[in-house]
Amino acid sequence: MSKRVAAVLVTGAMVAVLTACGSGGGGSADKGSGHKLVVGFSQVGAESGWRTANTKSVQESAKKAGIELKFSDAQQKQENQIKAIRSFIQQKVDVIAFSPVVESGWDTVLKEAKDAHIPVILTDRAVDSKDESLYVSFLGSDFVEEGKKAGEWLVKEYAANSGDVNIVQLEGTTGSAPANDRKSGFADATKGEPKFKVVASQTGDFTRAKGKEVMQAFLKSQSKIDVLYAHNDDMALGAIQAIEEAGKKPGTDIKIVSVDGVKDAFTAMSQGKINYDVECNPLLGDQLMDLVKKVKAGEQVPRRIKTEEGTFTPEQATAALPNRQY
Ligand code: GZL
Repeated sequence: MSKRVAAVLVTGAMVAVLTACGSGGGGSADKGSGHKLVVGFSQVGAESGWRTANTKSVQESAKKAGIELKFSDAQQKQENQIKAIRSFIQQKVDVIAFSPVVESGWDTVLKEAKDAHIPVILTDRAVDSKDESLYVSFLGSDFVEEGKKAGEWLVKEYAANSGDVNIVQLEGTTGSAPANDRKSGFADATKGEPKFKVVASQTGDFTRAKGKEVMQAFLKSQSKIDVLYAHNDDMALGAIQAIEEAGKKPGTDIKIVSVDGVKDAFTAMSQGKINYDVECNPLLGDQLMDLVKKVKAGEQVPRRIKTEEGTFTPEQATAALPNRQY
């Protein structure tokens, strides 16, 4: 065989091999085509320590996974998230992922993503859409369970008490899944005990500043407050400032049960200022990027992936504090 013919055959074979490797057999855009997966991520905002940790997790995991992340901070406004999703559609990203600031009002823009054949993954919070074809998976906590855990602790904590237990509640962002579900879970867990009376309940929008402001109002309007149930640690930490400025001892005069389990709350627990904390895990980045790759590879993914999380007493929080990642 002439050298020239042999050279052509070898080249041909090499091209065939490269193409085969390139296609990867999975037909995934990220295999061999040299196309780097691009994810459009619309984040709620930067309202709390939990959110900061969640953002860091998503950004670090994207980098580790070799995925290009187009990140948008909605400053807790739904219209900003809708704008960001539309922009991701125009940019023809491979996957859209977002944490919906509120549960309702997403069908139109999610239909636009569906019509553009861009899969959507919900992370952290859920939407109340009835059309399940509008997203491929929801990765995040069970907020009803979190509210139940907080209520179950209260029932045990006051098992020996017969008198009324006056509770004030700092709710999360109005209309958000965590606020709705943590409220209902807590109510479910305490409904069998008439001594528990929620004497005031108002949104603190998941922020320290608003949590402090609303707790100041509660302290003025309520003659007797036994317990604060805060839907997140940042509102609890703001409320602690208000309680101390009113000359009362948080954790003693007013017991506090909260949700998230961020480092600053663990510090407050070690100081006896928060009595129980239900963890809500913000470190969703690795699971999200794994889902992105599977979705793009055309693999089946679970519709619902619940995150693992625990609960903390002050002793447990104090022990966990030195190694707490967020
Ligand atoms: C819960 C998350 C909530 C946190 C808050 O998964 O959506 O939003 O509990 C955060 O700290 O602001």
